[in-house]
Amino acid sequence: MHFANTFLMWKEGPLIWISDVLIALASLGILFVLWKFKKFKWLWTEWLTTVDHKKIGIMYIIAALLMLFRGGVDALLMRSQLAFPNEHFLTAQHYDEIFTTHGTIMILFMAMPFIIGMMNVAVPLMIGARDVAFPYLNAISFWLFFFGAMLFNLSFVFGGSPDGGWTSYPPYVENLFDPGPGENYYIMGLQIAGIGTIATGVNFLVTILKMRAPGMTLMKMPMFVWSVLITSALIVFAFPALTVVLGQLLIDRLFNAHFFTTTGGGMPMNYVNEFWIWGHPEVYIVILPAFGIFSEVVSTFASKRLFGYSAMVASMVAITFLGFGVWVHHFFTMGAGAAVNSFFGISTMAIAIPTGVKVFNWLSTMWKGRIRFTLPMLWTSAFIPCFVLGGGVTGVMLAVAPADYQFHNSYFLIAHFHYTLIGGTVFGMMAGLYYWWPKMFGFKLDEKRGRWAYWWFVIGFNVCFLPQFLLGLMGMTRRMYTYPSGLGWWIPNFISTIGGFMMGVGFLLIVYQIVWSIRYGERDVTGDPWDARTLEWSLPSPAPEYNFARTPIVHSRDEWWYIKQGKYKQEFVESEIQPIHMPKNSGRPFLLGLCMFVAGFGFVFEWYVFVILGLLGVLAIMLRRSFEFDYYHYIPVSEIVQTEKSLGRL
Ligand code: HEM
Ligand SMILES: [Cu+2]
Repeated sequence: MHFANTFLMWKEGPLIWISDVLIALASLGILFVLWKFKKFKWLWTEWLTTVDHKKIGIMYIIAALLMLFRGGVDALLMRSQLAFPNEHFLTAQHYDEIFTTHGTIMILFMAMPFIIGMMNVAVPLMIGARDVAFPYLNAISFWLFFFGAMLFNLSFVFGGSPDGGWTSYPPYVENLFDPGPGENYYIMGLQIAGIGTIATGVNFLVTILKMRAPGMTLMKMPMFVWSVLITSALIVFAFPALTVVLGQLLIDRLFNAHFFTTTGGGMPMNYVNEFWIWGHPEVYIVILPAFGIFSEVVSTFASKRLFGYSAMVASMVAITFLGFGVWVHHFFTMGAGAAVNSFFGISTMAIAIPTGVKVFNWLSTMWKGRIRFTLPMLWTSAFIPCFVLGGGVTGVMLAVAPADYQFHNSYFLIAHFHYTLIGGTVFGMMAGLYYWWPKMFGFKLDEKRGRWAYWWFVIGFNVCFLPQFLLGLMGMTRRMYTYPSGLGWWIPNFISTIGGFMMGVGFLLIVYQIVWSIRYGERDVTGDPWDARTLEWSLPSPAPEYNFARTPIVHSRDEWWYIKQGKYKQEFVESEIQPIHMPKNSGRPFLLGLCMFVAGFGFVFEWYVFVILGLLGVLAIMLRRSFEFDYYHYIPVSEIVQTEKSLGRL
């Protein structure tokens, strides 16, 4: 009984019971379908053990879409509560848990994997490589992310969710005020996924610096590749700060140390600084790859080369450096003093300059182009006004430190960051998803159904978040679980909720569009359905396991465009083909993730048997790997010739 109440949370009421039953049914359903269609072996050999960057990318994207659903349901629960004054269908405790899981999941388990998925799908193909530099490590990164996300999600039905906000500030989350496993779930979920992310950063830095096709100098790389290079550098420098701060918080909570507890002489301000030294660059980690995608999309669909390429690169590099020097703007009100606040206010505003340069370059690329308004282009054209006006202009307003004393922690801020995160990152990932979908799967997503989804989502988005600027100015603070009537907050909140549900409809329409297109979508036989410009479109869709049968030689930016114009040749003959060296599949990255999950679970509940078992598992897997010598195989020439012939390339 004690177990059922504490861990299965029986006392929590019907919400938890229904979820428990639904989760059990869904899991049984999946197992049944796999068993019925005899797909276990296929799942294991084709997907769970794969080290192919294209498949890992697809798995990241599927996971991101699932998490978008979970985070979206959280969002709609919150918006339902706020639709009317004095609503109480969620208790204050539930509301706290929901905004915490919503924010954490959206940023770390939705935006991050979506971006890393796009990187995996596109980067090696765009630079003419056969895989990333460390394919086995890439699989480990994915499984660490996946099991970290699963651990975090488990909190919903086992032991209780974290409730300290996605920023998890002490002293709220110290033992004294926040006992129980919820906060430990936050720490361990992020920690496990974060280790995987650092490895991804290293992997893509090396891949881009070392594995480009001959002739592709840095200044001939496609803009998306540039954005990934910069993002990887940001990851490598920012994520270790998160690792450290989470480690300190864990030690505080499990071993009663006092890094941050004031009662023991600790310093919560240290947490806030360390957190945002990671947290601010993190917002560039989730936006820069979207900028990269918009650049590809704009030049493809305007059929023009990207305007101001060097200025684009320079502005991204500038954003990287500035991005590390502005973190204090997240806590102007915490008493740093006028001089410090002015410095960080001005450095924040400076970021608007390179960002503005990029916007003007996109607009100039479109200028006088014959633009084709396909789905990727539509999402890009929604991004520009939403991001610039809703996110950028309000961002500069927030950077004015004295004004921030008014805006701070109000709905104005909520509206601002949703305009950047949705108008920038989510729109960017949708553009990328539609753009590279044919490359991933060999068919196009239906344009007509996609347009319905687009309008529902984009209009809903503005209906949802525009009124929140007003609410903020009217004094409604963030993280407020209910509000009294008579303050004039009802109508804007009600409109906002309608917008939220319209976005939900948009999401469902996207799912419908995908399901419909799997059956009826236009097959892509050319490999280049958009008449695009970069190397990935020179390959058939989907690309064969080894990507390029012969490594291309690059002469210019937009290489594929010039090949199509007849400026360079890229034909190759059978006699040039050589056996290709590729890594073998392995089940160990999956098992390593599983062992980390077990260890993480042990930390969450302080059940150290699990910690020891899990870490021993990790160690055993690493040892086994170090004594393995034939983890590569060769694809013989005959097989390559056959594949290339069947793809119509020879
Ligand atoms: C369907 C779209 C969405 C809706 C309706 C929505 C709604 C909300 C609401 C109602 C809150 C809580 C505000 C409060 O009471 O303090 C919130 C917080 C938040 N949202 Fe969203 N959201 C959506 C999508 C997203 C996305 C895509 C992201 C990130 C990529 C995101 C990131 C966040 C973050 C970081 C918080 C702050 C959580 C915290 O205070 O700890 N949201 N959102
Ligand atoms: Cu910031």
